Amino acid sequence: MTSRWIIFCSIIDNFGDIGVCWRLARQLANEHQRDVELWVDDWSALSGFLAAQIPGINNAPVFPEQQAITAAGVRIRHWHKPWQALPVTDQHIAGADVIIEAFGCELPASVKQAMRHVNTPVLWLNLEYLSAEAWVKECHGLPSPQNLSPLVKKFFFFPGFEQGTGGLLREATMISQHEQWQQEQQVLRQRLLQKAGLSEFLQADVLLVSLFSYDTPALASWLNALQEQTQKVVCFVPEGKSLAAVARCFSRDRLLPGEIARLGALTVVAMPFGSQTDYDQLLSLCDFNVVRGEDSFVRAQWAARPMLWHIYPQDDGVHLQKLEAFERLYLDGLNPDAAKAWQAFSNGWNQGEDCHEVWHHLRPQLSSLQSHARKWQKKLAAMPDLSANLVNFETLTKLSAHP
Ligand code: TRH
Repeated sequence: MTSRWIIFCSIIDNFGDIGVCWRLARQLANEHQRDVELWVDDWSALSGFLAAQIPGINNAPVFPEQQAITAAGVRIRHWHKPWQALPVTDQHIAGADVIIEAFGCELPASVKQAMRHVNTPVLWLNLEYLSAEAWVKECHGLPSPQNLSPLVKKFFFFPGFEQGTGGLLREATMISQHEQWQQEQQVLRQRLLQKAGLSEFLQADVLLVSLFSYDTPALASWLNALQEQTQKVVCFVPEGKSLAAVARCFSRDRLLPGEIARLGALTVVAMPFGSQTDYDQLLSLCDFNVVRGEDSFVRAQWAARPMLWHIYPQDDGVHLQKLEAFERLYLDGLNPDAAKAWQAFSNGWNQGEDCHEVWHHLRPQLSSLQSHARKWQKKLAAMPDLSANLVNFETLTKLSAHP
């Protein structure tokens, strides 16, 4: 019988939490044939996100009045806050085979109460944020005792870059999809330029970059450096925080999707916030990608292109330790000049420094970074992905419950 999985997702900021949960839910339903229900608290943010993923969904009579919707094989339900405790709903959730609390969000108290009375085993997982830090391997899979019922077992589940962690989300066709896009890259890049209204670049030797970051003073200095290049640059900027910052650099109040701004060698194209698949393709076609947070950061690695990671800034500065941990893994095997240039750009950007000079040092290293990005992608892709690891974890815990 298909096992029943429930994912709880609290949308804190931006689209990272829902981006990861949506991807995971779809994969569990479509690749692992799980019966998946996704509970999301911010219904209006969810509706904006899904509108980009599934064109026309906002025209369906589901948002904002209704409380449930089925899309791409996943049942999505509204997590009201405060939780409206209903015994039927609480028992329905508590009796699932697997319950995932994504990114430290907490299950409603009445659901936990209902877990005291379950009569089938429940695997309860605290799915954490991605980190490359060494302790992740030690903490992944550790139990988190709850004493609700002997049938309820809770564990920590940590995504990660190394064997012994929970791995990274990667759809079964992801690598072959990128290979195909890159084989057809000439045609696809021309199509992208044409769609943006930039036919003058069709035959030109042009550097394509994408920018999806947070706001930082480093951004203006990078755009400045791009303007001075001899090679022309087209920078695609999806709607969001970086687009607002880019508009300021061009002394504009805002840039609307479809608009173009030019300065020196640089042409900026404002893009709509599209689907995750459209964005994957953009990452695949660009020569350099600035990405952020968690999900776009992982996607850039599957695209196997040189990239810069703008890590989600935290007040206490711990994000810089996380950045350093990633740099340690990522730079392994890269030639020292390229590694030094990449690290200077990465650190400068993430500390909000002037990145003008460091970009000019990095540019000659782009071809070394390109070969390295491909090796890194292959290394990561040799490991099982997060959804497969979750499904295996379910099987193993079931086996250990019934030796
Ligand atoms: O939106 P983010 O800044 O999310 C962050 C991080 O997850 C961070 O760890 C978390 O603490 C914070 O949110 C609350 O960046 P991220 O993770 O890249 O998520 C963006 C999502 O949007 C991702 O799933 C890709 C998707 N996306 C599209 O669907 N279409 C687009 O056009 C673009 C640019 C992105």
